[in-house]
Amino acid sequence: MSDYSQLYDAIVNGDHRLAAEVTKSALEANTDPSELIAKYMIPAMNEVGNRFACNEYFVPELLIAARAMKASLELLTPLLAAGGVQRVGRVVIGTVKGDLHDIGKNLVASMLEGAGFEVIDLGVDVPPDKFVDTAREKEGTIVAMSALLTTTMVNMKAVVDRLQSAGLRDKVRVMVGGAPLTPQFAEQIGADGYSENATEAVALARRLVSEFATTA
Ligand code: B12
Repeated sequence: MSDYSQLYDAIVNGDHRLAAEVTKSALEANTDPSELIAKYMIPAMNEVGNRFACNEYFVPELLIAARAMKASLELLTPLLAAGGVQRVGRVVIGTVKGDLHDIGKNLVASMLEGAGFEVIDLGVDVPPDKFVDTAREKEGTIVAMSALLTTTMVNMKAVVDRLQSAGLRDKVRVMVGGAPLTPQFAEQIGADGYSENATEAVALARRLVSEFATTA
């Protein structure tokens, strides 16, 4: 792949026009969208996070970096989601209550769509009952939750508990992700799986769907 480090710089510097421009040229050169995301875009957002953590960046810089990331993702995600394959399962995805971060969640949703899943995206700041009510509509659903804050990841447990009290816990599978999470945390709250990134999220969702097939 050619060098698209300009895309990394555009995101870190919050230049959404340049981010879109470089993305377009990369696509014209037939670059794999997943590679652009993994090699330049996620590292750029991590750098933005590091600068924020050491008080070099503040919320406005996070916002303009996120806008640049989104300008590029808008061009890439239709390609990730254009799998056009037969539906392999249903996923209800959202960012948990109190949390407004949606870049990672959107990436996971697009990758799952591209892998053939029906994806119902509930958006951000999703109350526990919304996950439960949407999961209830169809047996064999995967509930996928995202959290980027240590203060909101705890809200995932409320969803698992409510699925349990609604008598749905055996009928759905729960997967969780987001930067502050760990596999241990996922296990502690009673989720069925955790994955670190969007590619692994697809493999995890496939595994969880196959469990439905074996327990049906
Ligand atoms: C961009 C950003 C924002 C933007 C979000 C814009 C948007 N539309 O999403 C804005 C400016 C709104 C924002 C606000 C805040 N933010 Co912020 N933000 C970030 C930043 C820089 C990048 C996040 C990101 O998009 N990463 C890129 C994506 C692709 O990665 P990802 O989200 O991790 O997703 C991947 C995996 O985690 C996984 N995944 C994600 N979800 C799921 C779900 C499932 C089911 C699975 C399987 C996998 C999975 O797959 C994804 C793709 O590979 C991070 C720093 C960082 N390094 O994470 C801070 C960060 C998360 N923010 C932070 C903070 C503190 C805040 C604020 C509280 C700041 C403030 N003082 O107001 C607010 C909170 C607002 C709220 N209530 O949510 C802290 C959190 C600290 C903590 N430990 O809790 C961080 C870590 C920055 C830091 N280093 O301190 N933020």
